[in-house]
This record gives sequence, structure tokens and C-alpha cells, in this order.
Amino acid sequence: MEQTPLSMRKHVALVGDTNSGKSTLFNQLLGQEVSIVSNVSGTTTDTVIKAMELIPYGPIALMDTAGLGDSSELGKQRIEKTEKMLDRADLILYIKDISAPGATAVYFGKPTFVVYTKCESLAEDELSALKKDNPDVVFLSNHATVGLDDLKTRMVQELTKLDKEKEESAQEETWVGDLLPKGSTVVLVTPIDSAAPKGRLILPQVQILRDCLDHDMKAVVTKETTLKETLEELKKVDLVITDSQVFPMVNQIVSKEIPLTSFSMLLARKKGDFSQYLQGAEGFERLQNGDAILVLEGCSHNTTHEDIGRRKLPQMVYEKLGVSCRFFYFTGYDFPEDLSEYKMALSCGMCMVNRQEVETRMKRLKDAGIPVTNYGVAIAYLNGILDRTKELFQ
Ligand SMILES: Nc1nc2c(ncn2[C@@H]2O[C@H](COP(=O)(O)OP(=O)(O)O)[C@@H](O)[C@H]2O)c(=O)[nH]1
Ligand code: SF4
Ligand SMILES: [Mg+2]
Repeated sequence: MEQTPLSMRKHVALVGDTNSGKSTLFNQLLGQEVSIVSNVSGTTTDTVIKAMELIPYGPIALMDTAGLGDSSELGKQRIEKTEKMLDRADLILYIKDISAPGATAVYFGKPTFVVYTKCESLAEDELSALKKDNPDVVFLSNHATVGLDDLKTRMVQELTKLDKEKEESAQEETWVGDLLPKGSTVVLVTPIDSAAPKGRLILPQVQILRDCLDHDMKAVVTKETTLKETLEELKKVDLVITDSQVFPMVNQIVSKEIPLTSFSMLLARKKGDFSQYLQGAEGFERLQNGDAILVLEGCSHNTTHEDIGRRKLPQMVYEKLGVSCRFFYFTGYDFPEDLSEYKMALSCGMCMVNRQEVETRMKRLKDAGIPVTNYGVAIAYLNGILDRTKELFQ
């Protein structure tokens, strides 16, 4: 634990009015007398930061701050200093003395939870009623000796949640930034047919363009009909990203040395378990006449996708696999209770649905033993080019 520098640790700050018991708690958590505990307001004048091991989470930095409720001139300066220190806090424990009513209510703009101290001052039934009404609050008594384990558990939960969110947003933030080096040249193929929205590009296309610029890459946009010419004119192309609908044509035009993938494949990587989608494509091999296929679409207003999910994919399954299946559609957050009749599931890119929801569904399908893949992977598979389009990610 000594090895992890403070700067690498998640910072947890104890914040609250003077005399609310911050330093007492700080010492209890650390298991040693680091901060001076006193009933003289403003004893902790500056923020104290100490390294600690929060089991089972790991190394953290614990911050004991000066009180917020000090109205003296010196106190105001301390409060300003405290607020500045809170910039580095990842999680705030808002410490309130349960016996001191009218504690300052503050919004910190960061993950925060409330901790009541000195709860031994309440009658037992009063305390249990309060606990019941405030499940999100942690209650401490007897100089933070009672309830300390609850508090630690809660800290571990919150910090783990923060780590997970951070990981997800990093993955969600970039489309190609993690796949190609700076200076790369990316060609986007976007058919402009009747399904294309009037006067604009669809969101994933716009986001990928922006992502290329953010990562100092060059991006060229072309239709499938002008792709051949575009590639001839460019000295070097590091990646071609195409709309799935024109995949077969683009696949022929783009020479084997140039990596090729689809918008949908890039989307598939962002939501849900990409390897589960890739593996799920194998489900096509086992389909038989009359099998039920579950189709999940994140929203109903997208005519482009409606066309893929409702017309193109069923048609491709019939033509390429020679089986006629039954397709059942679920839109938005709708999801069937009973999965037993489905042999396979197909999902859109789920750009409008939150990650948690997508993950829950993926898990349910996995548990039920139902292979699931998404439109991009499915179209690539049915065109026999999945192997080519997934190379980029391996
Ligand atoms: N009765 C009681 N007193 C407490 C408890 N926790 C802290 N105190 C007292 O409250 C006063 C202020 O505590 P301190 O930790 O210095 O508060 P801070 O200003 O928020 O850092 C001290 O006299 C502590 O002994 C508690 O659980 N019960
Ligand atoms: S949620 Fe699905 S159907 Fe809706 S726009 Fe996104 S990918 Fe298309
Ligand atoms: Mg203090």
C-alpha cells in the first residue's frame, strides 16, 4: 500500500460543519490519531490527507477538511481553501451531527453520500425509524466506533461504481482513437439513398468524423459509388468504414491490404459484450425452418434500421441460409419475459439505450443459452465477410 502514490489514489473527503465529528471519523477510519479531535470550532484548520487501505477496495487517500459552518473571517478563508481542496476529491462523505439541527446543506457537484454522526443521542426506536426512511444514509454512533463497517462497505460500493463508470465512459468516448495511431487516414463510406436522412448524416457518422479529428486523424467521406475513385486518389488509407448496407460492394472495391469495417461493427463494440456478439453469429449456422428469432431495436423512429431489421435481415437469412424463420420484434426497453422459444437474438446498435440495460439483456440471453449478435455483425456474417471486418479488433 505504501507504494501507491497519493496522486494515483481515489480521494475520499470528509466534509461537513465544524464539530460534526469529521476528525473523529477520520481517525477511526485510519485507526490512528492523525487529526486533532476537539470541541473547539475550527480545530482542523487545513485539509489533512492520509493514505489508507480500504479493504477490499484497495489504496485510497482520505481527506479531513476544515468545517464548513465557521462564520468567522478566518473561517471563511478556510472554507474557500476547503472548497479548493475538494477539486481533487472523487467521493465526498457529507458528515452531519444528528444532534445539531440545521446543518448546512451543500451541493458539491460530485458523488456524495450523507453520514450522520453521534447517533447514540437518539432513542433506539427513533434511530431505527430514521434508518428506515433514509436507506442511503450511513449512521454512526459512539465516536464512529458503531457503524464503521457499514460505512466502509458503502465507501467500497461507491468507489467501485465510480471505477466502473470511468472505464465505460473511456470506452464509450472513442470510436477509432484506440484502434489507429495519430496521422492515420480513414475513409467513411456513406450511401445517400432514400433511407438516408434529409440534409444531414446520421449520428454515428458525425461522431466518427469528430473522433478522427480529436485523435489527429484524417477523415474522407465518400459514397460507395465514388469509393473506387477516392481510394485511387489517396496515397495511403489505414481504414475504411462503411455502412453495412453496401458491404458486399465495398468489400470488392477495398483491396485486401486495407482494413475494412462497418459503422455497426464500431457501434457493436461500444454497447454490450462485443465478443458475445461475434460468437453469437455462429447461431446462424444452427437455424432451421420455423425457428423463432428475437429482434431487439432500441427505438422505433429510425426508418433506416426498420428496413434492416424488418426487411433486409429476414430476407438475407432466407436467401443466404435457405431457412425461413419467424421474427419477433421488441422495441425500446421492451424485452420478453420468457425467452424459451427463441433460437437466436438480433440486436440493433442500441445507440439510444443505456449500457446497463444492454448488459442486463446480454446476460439474460447468455444465461438462457441464446446466441445473440447485432445487425452489423449479422450482415457481415451473412455476406461471408465477418472474418475480414473483425480483423481490426483482434
Ligand atoms: N457524543 C459524541 N461526540 C462525538 C462523536 N464524534 C465526535 N464527537 C465529539 O464532537 C466534537 C467534535 O469532533 P471532531 O471530530 O473534532 O469534529 P470536526 O470538527 O468535524 O472534525 C469532539 O468533542 C468529539 O469528541 C460521537 O459519536 N458522539
Ligand atoms: S437505438 Fe437502434 S434502432 Fe435506434 S437509432 Fe440506435 S441503432 Fe438504430
Ligand atoms: Mg476536525
